[in-house]
Amino acid sequence: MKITSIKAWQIFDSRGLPTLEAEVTLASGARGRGLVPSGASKGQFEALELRDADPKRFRGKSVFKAIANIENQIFPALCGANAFDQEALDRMLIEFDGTPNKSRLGANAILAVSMGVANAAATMRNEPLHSYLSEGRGSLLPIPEIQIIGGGAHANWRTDVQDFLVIATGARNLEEVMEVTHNVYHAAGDILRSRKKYFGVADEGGYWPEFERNEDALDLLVEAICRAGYTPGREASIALDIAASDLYSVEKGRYRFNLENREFTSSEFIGVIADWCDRFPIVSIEDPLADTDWDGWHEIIGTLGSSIQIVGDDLFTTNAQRISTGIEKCAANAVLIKLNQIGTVTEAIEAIRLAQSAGWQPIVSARSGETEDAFISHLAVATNAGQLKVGSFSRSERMVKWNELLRIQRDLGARAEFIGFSKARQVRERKRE
Ligand code: 2PG
Ligand code: MG
Repeated sequence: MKITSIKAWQIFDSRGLPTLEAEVTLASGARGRGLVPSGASKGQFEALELRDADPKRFRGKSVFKAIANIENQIFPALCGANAFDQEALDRMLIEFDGTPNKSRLGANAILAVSMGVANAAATMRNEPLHSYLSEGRGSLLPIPEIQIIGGGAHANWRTDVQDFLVIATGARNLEEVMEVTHNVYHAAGDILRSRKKYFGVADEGGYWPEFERNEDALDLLVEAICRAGYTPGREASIALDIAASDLYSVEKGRYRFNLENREFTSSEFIGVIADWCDRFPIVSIEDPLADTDWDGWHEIIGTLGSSIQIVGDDLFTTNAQRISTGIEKCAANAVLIKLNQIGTVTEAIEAIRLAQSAGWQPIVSARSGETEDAFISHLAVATNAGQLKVGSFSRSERMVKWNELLRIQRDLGARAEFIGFSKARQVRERKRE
């Protein structure tokens, strides 16, 4: 089924910043769109997001060059190509760009087309995207990781730690996950209101953090879980994204909590995290260390890796080469997967497969700057990834992903599978042994 047209235009993300959308049309008239998200706490090894850097327009953030690259370069190269061969098309895009980080055409330009092709082909087949991408083999509903409080780069550095999240570890199905998360999220809001500490929400819909210490947010999470009528560590547990690359000074070799005016060596920082894990029902920690601190990652896996999910986001940037290095160095046991960190659907799926083959947990993730698109909900199910992180339990650019997951569940009917958090971990451990 041949590609006959690719158009692109500038749209705006959940922060009101420019991003781009591409529309791919096939000879049959079937169309598919690709909408590109954008991060705030970006990893230095991510594929390049091409922006115009013209200070007179959209504060330098417009994407007109990327749009021109799609219409004037990518479309002529892909015109007439078979949209059903996603992998071949993505390889063509990678080769046509020719740079290691997609800096010639822009990873945002390439990804918009890659996603648009997948959506157009699924429409053509009259299949939901998850089913098209997996040839009907995707059936595992991912366990959501849902933000309750947002900090770091998403809340003007009001806390150093970026994401304070909950995972409904006791849930037996997606409905229970949604109910537990709904109750904990709103209980946290009630507590903040009663303390006159309710200041709205941060970039991903989690509450704006007004705390004296990072740890105070952990106390609030435990309180909110109890207030919602659950036992911390049983029905609901805590996950963190420390986004530690943002807290690390390469020159000093030190991590810094500005909120508390404290500095730590890598080992001391691991000590702080290990102490939190002793005192709070934490089950997952993302980016506990900086993306250059491989020794620190190896150390934390030795200390906490047998009991805690240790997730590399900025460390791996969805890049198969970096994930392979991580597997060799035994640096983590889980990988965050973000489409726009790498720039094509095929490479994101490869990264997921690589993690799975090592017995690591892949977690499909949104960005802090999102759109109304729910591609990642389908990607998570299509790859049987098992976990999904899209921010909080408010704001439509987040809820659209959770709601889509509920639709996919209906669509799968009796084929839909849900494995609880602990059971999934046991399965992975057996695989690693
Ligand atoms: C992350 C993401 C989402 P950003 O660090 O995991 O929370 O943030 O998109 O800003 O990189
Ligand atoms: Mg992260």
